[in-house]
Amino acid sequence: MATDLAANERMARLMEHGFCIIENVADERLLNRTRACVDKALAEVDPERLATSKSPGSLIDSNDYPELADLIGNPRALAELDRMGLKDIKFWKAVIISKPPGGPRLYWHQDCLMWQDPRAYSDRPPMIFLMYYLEDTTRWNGCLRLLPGTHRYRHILHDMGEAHTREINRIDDPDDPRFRDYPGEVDVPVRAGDVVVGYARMFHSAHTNHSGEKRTVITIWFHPFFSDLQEPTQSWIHESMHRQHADWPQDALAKIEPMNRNRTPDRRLRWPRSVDPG
Ligand SMILES: O=C(O)CCC(=O)C(=O)O
Repeated sequence: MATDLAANERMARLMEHGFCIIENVADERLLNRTRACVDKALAEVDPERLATSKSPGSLIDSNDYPELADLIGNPRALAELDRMGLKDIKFWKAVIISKPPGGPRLYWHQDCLMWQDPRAYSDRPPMIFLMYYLEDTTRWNGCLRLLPGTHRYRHILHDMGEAHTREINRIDDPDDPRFRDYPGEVDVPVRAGDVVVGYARMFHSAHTNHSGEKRTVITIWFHPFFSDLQEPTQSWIHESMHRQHADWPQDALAKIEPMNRNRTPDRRLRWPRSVDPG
């Protein structure tokens, strides 16, 4: 596997800085298939809807795109998460975020949807993101920006409003402080084929795309240690995932939520007393 860091070192980075990068986990074939899906999705989206999400870029949910199953269930990335100790991972949803040429800055926000769950305040992340960029990214074409440490500590941004409201998506107020620079922020340029793994509760944003080409990221959210989340949190994730992907064919669903079938009972299925009185 083409990775430079040992899994435990990568996990230590994730815990300390809130993110880590797994290099070269999506090959050209997988990237090209995903790019074809993005082109199809962009051709189908209503241009008026795109105008409502000027700051992020296209926000197209995975609902109608089972072609994304191969990237979501990418065994190389999931195996590395497993080696890092992130077990019992459950998929929630993915989104296609394509920033057109000239697409403006994304505002600072965090994605955690379960702050009511005690796990949101612990070292066991209730929600992580995997971000696959389909082009090499730099500050010039709108790479990711992160505020390391905000996965553990409060920041003034926590009191500046929720992510993805209509007003901020449309950039009604370009002077909104969520568009500003903040001390400690870092740029995260990557190569197409790498994946950025981050705590969903960490503040993140993206630079303006000054290039003449679109810049696309597929963000995928997973919930590690799923069975250890509070029951209402688990049911919400489960219901939302299945509702949104209800139209996906079985073979695509199997890639994102593999269940090991087993038709053979083990010793827990006991003989009747008449056969085995012990
Ligand atoms: O467009 C980007 O680079 C960041 C995407 C993002 O913020 C998100 O998916 O929550």
